[in-house]
Amino acid sequence: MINNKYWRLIVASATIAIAPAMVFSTTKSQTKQFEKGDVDQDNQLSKKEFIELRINTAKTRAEKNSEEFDSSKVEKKSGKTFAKADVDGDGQLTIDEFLATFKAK
Ligand SMILES: [Ca+2]
Ligand SMILES: [Ca+2]
Repeated sequence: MINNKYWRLIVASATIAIAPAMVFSTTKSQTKQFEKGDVDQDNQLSKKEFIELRINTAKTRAEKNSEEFDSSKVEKKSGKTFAKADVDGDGQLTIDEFLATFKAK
């Protein structure tokens, strides 16, 4: 018979082992999003590409949850996010600038 203390130890070490993998897969799916949004494949997201990507993502999510979807609202918000994310102000988001938008709130 395995006692409770032993089990707790297994669960704790499993959590520690899984946590970095979860972080990794999130970054991976965000990288995929970036690649999907980069229509002209210059490895940067223009404002238009970024907003379209955000609208598509929000639309898919809204449809899945049968929520109402307001593209002009998403567009306005994404424009602000883009301006904040474009740290060097060249009007394009690199992958690093894009990934940072998920961290900063
Ligand atoms: Ca692009
Ligand atoms: Ca930039």
